[in-house]
Amino acid sequence: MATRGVHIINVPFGLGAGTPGTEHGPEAIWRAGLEARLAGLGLQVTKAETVRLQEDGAEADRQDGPQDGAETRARNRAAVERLGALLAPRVRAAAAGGDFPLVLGGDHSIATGTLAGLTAHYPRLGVIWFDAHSDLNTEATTPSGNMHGMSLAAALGRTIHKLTDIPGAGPLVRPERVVLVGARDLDAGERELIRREGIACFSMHEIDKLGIARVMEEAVAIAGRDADGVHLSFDIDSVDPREAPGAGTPVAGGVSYREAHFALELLAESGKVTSMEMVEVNPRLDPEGRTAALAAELIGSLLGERIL
Ligand code: EXY
Ligand code: MN
Ligand code: MN
Ligand code: MN
Repeated sequence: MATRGVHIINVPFGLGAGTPGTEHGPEAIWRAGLEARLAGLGLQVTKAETVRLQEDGAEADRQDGPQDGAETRARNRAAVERLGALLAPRVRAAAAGGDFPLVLGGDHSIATGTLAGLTAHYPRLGVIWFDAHSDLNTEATTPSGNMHGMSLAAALGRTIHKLTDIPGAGPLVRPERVVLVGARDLDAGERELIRREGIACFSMHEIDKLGIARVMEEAVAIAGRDADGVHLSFDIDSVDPREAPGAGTPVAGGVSYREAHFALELLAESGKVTSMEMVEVNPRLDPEGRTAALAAELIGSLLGERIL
């Protein structure tokens, strides 16, 4: 990782998730010692800012329960779209400024805004999607209507609300530069899209079979192929719920903290990763703060933490 400054963007947003609480994720990660960790790495936080919807608007946009009909099976769509429009230019400016953009969520629906800003700076962006899920549902396939399960599909342009609908967005992310790592809970529509689009998917089966080192080596090769940047979208629910209980959509059988830490060290060694977002930390589900602390540690793993 080139020793650049880190530009942190807090995104206290949770209307894309089914369980409230991820709007408190950024503060929980800071409270878990992020600043000291980055300072200990000799990294300079060149800027820290917060992207927040107007409170009144956010509440006004909250709809209860999935809406019927393919067109509107996307809960709180208006809020998610408004958030994306606010977030994208900030992320783009962070990347254009030569800093390392670090986005702290917030639920995973913020990723469409993050990616819109990144592709405006890196038109051939690769994406490593580290997640128990693939977030490749569309309004027609989603079982819940929650938009945090559609954000990667939106970045690929497969949903009604897509990345390129965000003002100032760059081009869509290309499926051949997307790599899923840690998947273990995929819906039928997502499996069909992965097969149809030929998206690389290293599920927990491949991780157990090949080992995390080989998986990360292949992930970097695929996401980095003819790419001008590589983004790591890290969903904390990729880590086993026994170690990261504070995630809103827990799925048993996740990666261990050690595997996640090692995976992010390997990404650091590759020198290819140009941005990161850490999402789905829900402190309401883990008042002790173990999950937020683990998220802060994993950010350090990517940004260059070494034991020696
Ligand atoms: N696939 C399920 C759905 O679309 O509702 C669950 C999605 C969970 C999404 C979290 C952020 O990773
Ligand atoms: Mn996710
Ligand atoms: Mn997930
Ligand atoms: Mn280590």
